[in-house]
Amino acid sequence: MRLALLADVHGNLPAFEAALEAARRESPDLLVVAGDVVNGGPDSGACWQLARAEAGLLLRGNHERYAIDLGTPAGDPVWLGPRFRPLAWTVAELAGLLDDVRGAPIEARVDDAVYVMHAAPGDDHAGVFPWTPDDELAQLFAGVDAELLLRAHNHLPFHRTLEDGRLLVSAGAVGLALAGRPEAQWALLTREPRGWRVEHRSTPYDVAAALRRFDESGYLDAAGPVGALFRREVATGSHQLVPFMRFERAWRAANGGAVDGRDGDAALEAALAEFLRPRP
Ligand SMILES: [Mn+2]
Repeated sequence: MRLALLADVHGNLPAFEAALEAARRESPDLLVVAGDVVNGGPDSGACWQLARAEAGLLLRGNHERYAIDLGTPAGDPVWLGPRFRPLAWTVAELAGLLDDVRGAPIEARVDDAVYVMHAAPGDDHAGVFPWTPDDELAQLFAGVDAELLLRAHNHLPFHRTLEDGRLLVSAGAVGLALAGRPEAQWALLTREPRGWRVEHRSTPYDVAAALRRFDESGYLDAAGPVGALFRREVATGSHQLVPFMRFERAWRAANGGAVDGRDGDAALEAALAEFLRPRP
């Protein structure tokens, strides 16, 4: 039994195509795409359609949930703020596909031995890291009777054995790698006589082509400052959004809330310019 685990594509089509090609070369019995196919990069529609065509099992993650929520008439108005403009682009990209997205499961059993989810059972947003305490892991994955637990979500490839012997594999990100190298990360799981072999793969792809999609699709104009940060994450393979949000909070607090009397996009843009300003 051999499984390919791909997730966190985030609308990056060149990265997804490269990871799929590399995964197919391994002739997996099942190719799993474990959510967050959409949002972040410009090509959410094409990525979802490709995932639907190529995956034997396709889950949705928290970013699909955001798109479903904004795409629903009674959706939360928080999504209409300036920092969620990339999501509005994503929802437009998913025109005609949202019912299919909504119908995807958030977790699934592959067989007696293997259970797959985006983040954790019943929770598409739970963070799991190499340093998460054992008792927290035991609680998060309680009640899942499987020897192999597959998840993604944190864009950080690692695996560890829980205290009860279950193997937890967290895949890196196909489209928004954050470990310092702009490559497409995914995982290959092979059942061997002594247990599961885990290989975290990092596949080079045409990053310049991905960046051209940001520049030439109209995405950057539509998605605003937060879209520019997604582009920088693709370009560098490193964290930009989370550090920016921390920076922006501190900067706004130091400037008495609004920035130079501005709010909305203007304040976001001012904060972003300051965040990106080269420092000696
Ligand atoms: Mn996620």
